[in-house]
Amino acid sequence: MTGLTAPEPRPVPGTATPAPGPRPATIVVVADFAAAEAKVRDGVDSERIVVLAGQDEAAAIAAAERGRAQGRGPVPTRPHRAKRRTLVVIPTYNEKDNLEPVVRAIHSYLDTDILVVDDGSPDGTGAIADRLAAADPRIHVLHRQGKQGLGTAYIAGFRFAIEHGYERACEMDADFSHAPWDLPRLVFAAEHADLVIGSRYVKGGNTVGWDFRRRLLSRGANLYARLVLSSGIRDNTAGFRCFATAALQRLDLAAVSAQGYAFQIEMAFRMVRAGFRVQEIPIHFVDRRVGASKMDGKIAREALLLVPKLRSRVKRSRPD
Ligand SMILES: Nc1nc2c(ncn2[C@@H]2O[C@H](COP(=O)(O)OP(=O)(O)O)[C@@H](O)[C@H]2O)c(=O)[nH]1
Ligand SMILES: [Mg+2]
Repeated sequence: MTGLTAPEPRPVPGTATPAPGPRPATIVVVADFAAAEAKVRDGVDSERIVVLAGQDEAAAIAAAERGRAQGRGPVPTRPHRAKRRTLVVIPTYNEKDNLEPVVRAIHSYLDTDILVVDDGSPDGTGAIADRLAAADPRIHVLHRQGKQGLGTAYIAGFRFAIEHGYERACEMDADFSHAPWDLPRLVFAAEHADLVIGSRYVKGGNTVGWDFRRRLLSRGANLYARLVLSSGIRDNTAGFRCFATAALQRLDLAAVSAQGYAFQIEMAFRMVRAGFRVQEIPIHFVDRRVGASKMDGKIAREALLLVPKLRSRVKRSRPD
């Protein structure tokens, strides 16, 4: 990889103690999200960027410093407001220790509706989601019976978004691999694209904390998808995304065949083939700290077999 700066370690919530003495001047202040994107492309970690977007500058810097000292990132004085009705879909399977913190973290950065799609998690994640939904009208829950795969969970979430009149539907993991401060970046970039992908494999993006095997698997899957599909997308398996629901509505969601992570490859390819604008913005993906990954050999095999079929199966069309 060239052109990347070394990542700073991301603080762990609840464990960070403020460094003694004056903090180094590591914060970068920008006026809006477009200016933030230019900085991230130049190698600045988004964890260091304060996006004013109408906030008072001194108050915003103080809030961000406080948030960073507490390990919560550059928290704004008030959550950013999306221009359009936005739904963040979070699929969960056994995320009892992550769900409430991740929902709170999201709401500290973006005033948005959230849909939790839980597959009857044996650890009781579904009950936690219900409790959160009862306390906040912005939070919704879809309960499904038994583990049915990430792909079908997202399709259910997209249908919910379409049926309820949301203009944007985002994908985000429950496990803090996707930084909550990057969510507003995705949503604002989606003003100019039908699909925005939070990408590890464009300049300024990377993965932090994965072992060699997992890095190889992700790199290999992406190289394979790139070579076979040549759709121009660099991070095909990324699960941090923002879709225009109008575009989702034009796709044949019933035809989407992937159950597991191949779903991400298939959706991105369908968007490109349908002529929609796809943009990748760099993110730092951090391995989960709490709970277990659901990635397994079956999921990898599905991707291996499905990708070549997509070329013939998904026809080119144009959005009108
Ligand atoms: N509803 C649902 N969620 C799932 C399923 N498999 C994974 N997830 C969730 O999808 C997200 C990504 O999964 P994760 O195990 O973190 O994958 P990894 O980051 O690629 O190792 C997490 O929020 C999981 O809880 C599933 O079968 N159903
Ligand atoms: Mg994960």
